[in-house]
Order: sequence, then C-alpha cells, then structure tokens
Amino acid sequence: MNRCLRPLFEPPPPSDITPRAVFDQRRALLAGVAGLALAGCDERPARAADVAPPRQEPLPGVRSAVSGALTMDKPTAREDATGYNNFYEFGPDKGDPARLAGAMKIRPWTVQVDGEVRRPKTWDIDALLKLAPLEERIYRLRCVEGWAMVIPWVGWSLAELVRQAEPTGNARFVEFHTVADKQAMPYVAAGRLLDWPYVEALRLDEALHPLTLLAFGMYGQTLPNQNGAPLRLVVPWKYGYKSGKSIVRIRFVEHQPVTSWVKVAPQEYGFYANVNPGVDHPRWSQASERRIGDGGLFAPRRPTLMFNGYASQVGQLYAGMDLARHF
Ligand SMILES: Nc1nc2c(c(=O)[nH]1)N[C@H]1C(S)=C(S)[C@@H](COP(=O)(O)O)O[C@H]1N2
Ligand SMILES: [Mo]
Repeated sequence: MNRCLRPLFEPPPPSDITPRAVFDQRRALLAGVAGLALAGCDERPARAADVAPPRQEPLPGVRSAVSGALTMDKPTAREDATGYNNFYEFGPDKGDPARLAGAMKIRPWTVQVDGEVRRPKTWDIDALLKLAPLEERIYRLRCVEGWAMVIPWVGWSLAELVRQAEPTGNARFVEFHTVADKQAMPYVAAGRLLDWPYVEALRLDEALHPLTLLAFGMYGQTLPNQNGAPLRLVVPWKYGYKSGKSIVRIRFVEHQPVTSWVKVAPQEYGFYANVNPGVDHPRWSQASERRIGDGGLFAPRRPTLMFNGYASQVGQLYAGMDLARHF
C-alpha cells in the first residue's frame, strides 16, 4: 500500500464538542493528525485560494411518505452541517470543504448511468432532478469517526433511477463514481490520501431500498458544494463514507467492487459499513456517538443505534449474514 494513502479517520479528540466554538483549536489539532498521517510524504498541497461558494437556490420538497424518512430528532444547525464536513478531495480538515469547495464547477454537470442496464443514459443534472417529485426527508447521518448529524435532505429514492435504467439480470451491485476535478480539488491534483476518484457502491437490493436517497438539496435549498452539490447519495443506515458526494457516474456491475475505503484500509473500512454498536472499529469503539450541536464539554455521548436507528426498515436485507465478518 502506498504509504501516502493511509487511513485518515481518527476518533474525535475529547475536547471537540462544539465545532463552531472550537473551530480554530480543532484545526490546529487536525493539522497535527494530518501531519502524522502524511509522515514521509510531501508537504500538504499548496493551499488553494478561498473561493466564495455559489449562492444556494430554494429547493423545497414535499413531506416524505417513506417509513423512517422523518425523525423526531431536532435537525442539526445548518451552519454546523455546512461547516463541518468530510470531503477529502478538498483536504482532511473538517473546515477544508467549506473553505475550498466553492471552486468546484457544478454546471454544466452530467451523470452517466451505464454498465449492466438495458437503458444506459447520460443525464443532464437539471433533467435528472425532475425524474421524480422531490421529497423532504430528515435522516440521521453517522460518520464512522463517531459523530452524527440530523439533516433535512431534499431528493427522491434512488430506486426511481434504478428502475428507469432497467438493470439486466447480471446487475448485482451499483457503483457511484464521484467527481475528480484537479482544478478545484487540491488532494486530487496531488494524488494524495485516497486513490481518486472516490468510488462507493451498494448491493442492488440496498440501492433499491426506498430509504436510499439521491439528494439534490438540504434545508430547503440546493446542496452547498461542500455537502456534495449538485447531487449525492444518502444511505442513512450506513456510515457516512458510503454516501458519495458530487456523483458523475452510476454504474451497474456483476461483481462486488473494491471501493475507495476498502482499497486504502480493508481491515478498518468494510464494504457494508452498516452502523452497528456491537462491531468496533479496530482503533475505537462504535458503542456511542457524539451528536454535533449537543454542545458542552460534558454533554453525554448517545448510544449508537443498530443500523443507525433504521433496523426495522433495513434489518431484513442482512438476515442470516455475519455482520462482524461483513462489516
Ligand atoms: N466524494 C466524496 N464523498 C464523500 C466523502 C469524501 O471524502 N468524498 N466523505 C464521506 C464521509 S466520510 C462522510 S461522513 C460524509 C459526510 O457528509 P457531510 O459532510 O455532508 O456531513 O460524506 C461522505 N461522502
Ligand atoms: Mo465519515
């Protein structure tokens, strides 16, 4: 394994409670972590100039009828959900995406749907958006690192697009390729951290599950670039890394793909990545989590929920599987 492609995810430092309040302090901490992860490699890529992100446009969705699509939980403050992100193409620091993603061009944008389908098609983003009525769905998003948010997404079930594409009998998995824009993304330009482009994948039945969302917006507006504009996946019962941002290609395949995180550290990041309090990461426990915005140094962590709280909707997809082996 290339020593510059090292696993990045670390448990959050205990002092990291309110991202807004400790932002600068955390940046200093993370610079230390990144320095360790990159030991023996070149310096970090030259810092790209901060670019003002394009303004968000309204993008309302009707209240979803999908079971499990609306939690009773209070949504995370929008400024936290848009200021504390993982989007490693822009850098390993939680503030890098908000600072740098404005440079990413999100128009024109196409999404290529191909592979084992009867109706391959390259969609223009604005046509794809109209494939099905937009719904608002409030989902928990749980990062493998141990933090979680509650976000009101706007989009429709990926199943709509899957059915439109008509998978062949050979289609058993679906890959999601995300954009690798060297002009805008310093870590892609430098070929560092991961083997770009970022590719994630689902089993076909997971892709067809009604909870699996293709999202175009959040908080009633188009997605900010740092959250994966112009479209991203949201798979709420899985760790966040399964939910690829800024998707350019959806490819149906016969064999289980080797996804980006599996490639970089297969013992740490599994293909399934189902949220599971009983299966620890090799370097930290997954039994509890920190809800961003709970606030306060002594705010209690919350227990991690099986399948992130969606067990009654998705549990049957994994009946009979050893979830410690297929983690
Ligand atoms: N293209 C791309 N998609 C990505 C990532 C990434 O680095 N690149 N990070 C993933 C991880 S680890 C998480 S936790 C979620 C974070 O989504 P958010 O920043 O909108 O909360 O995005 C996922 N999608
Ligand atoms: Mo994550």
